[in-house]
Amino acid sequence: MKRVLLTRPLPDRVVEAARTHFEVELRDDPAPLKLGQMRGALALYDGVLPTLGDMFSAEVFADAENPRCKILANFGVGYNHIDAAAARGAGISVTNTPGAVTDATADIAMTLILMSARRAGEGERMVRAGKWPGWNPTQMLGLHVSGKTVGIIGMGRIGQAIAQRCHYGFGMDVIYYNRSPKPMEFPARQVESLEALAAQADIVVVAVPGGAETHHIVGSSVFEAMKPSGHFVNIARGDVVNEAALIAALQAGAFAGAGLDVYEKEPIVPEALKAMENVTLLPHLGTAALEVREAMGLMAVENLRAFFAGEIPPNLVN
Ligand code: 8YV
Repeated sequence: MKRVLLTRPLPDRVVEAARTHFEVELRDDPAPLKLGQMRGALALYDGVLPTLGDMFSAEVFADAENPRCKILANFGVGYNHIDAAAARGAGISVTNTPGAVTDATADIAMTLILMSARRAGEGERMVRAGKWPGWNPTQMLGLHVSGKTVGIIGMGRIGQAIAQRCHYGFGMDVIYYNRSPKPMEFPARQVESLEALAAQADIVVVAVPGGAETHHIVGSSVFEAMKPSGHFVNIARGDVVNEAALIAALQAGAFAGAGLDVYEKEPIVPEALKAMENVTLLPHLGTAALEVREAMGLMAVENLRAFFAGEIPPNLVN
């Protein structure tokens, strides 16, 4: 039987499924693997099921000569924490879990759009603090999202799922920025630059994959182009956005509010963000629902099973 390491506690169904195929080592530490542990994992296991935070950078693979490990079956669609090219160089396949995460992540984008536009976090804090003076007609007026324009940066699976929710659920106009056109079943217009998108949208949502190609693609020029009444949402990866520029723009009142599920240095969330009432902060909840985490885990297990059966794993990325 192949030896497989699960790097974090995972839902029972996932662990059970893994145990039907492999000799499983379940690490019950919720913290990410450290450099030495990752090197050890490459030497000791035939396959590893890593998660967000396990930083398999080029350094990890550098002196791994013909490692025992031949596959990293990532738990999650985003694998920017794994240097997939360096893994390939060391003879290691990398897989991910697209599809399983799409709806849940789009749902969190909608949560943040509504929380930011309708000032839900601010209102909840006011109630809990016992500071609600009672209803009045001009209290806490936010942005009405129905019929507004959403601008989506990145029209992959998640971007498209956000577009559908915005169009069908909220009657919103959809514009997007993407390398290639993505025809939808409803009018959705591609715009030529991030700044053009920011200028036209009432709500800007970031949904591109992380990694070197998208590092800091959203910065001050985008924030400066946004409408003063606009809202900004990031459910992608923290470092797609220049966080310092975001903070500066918010402090200058360049737009009305922001909703964030991801940060540049998770779990560190800058105090400046926490200090602003018009910023909604979630702890990377994109896929945090039991069924979704089960589906992601079962997909990763299937990638491992297929790989060890000599098949091309369904979600090979390198
Ligand atoms: C996951 C995510 O929770 O799938 C992704 O890329 O960002 C998540 O929501 C995380 O990656 C789990 O490893």
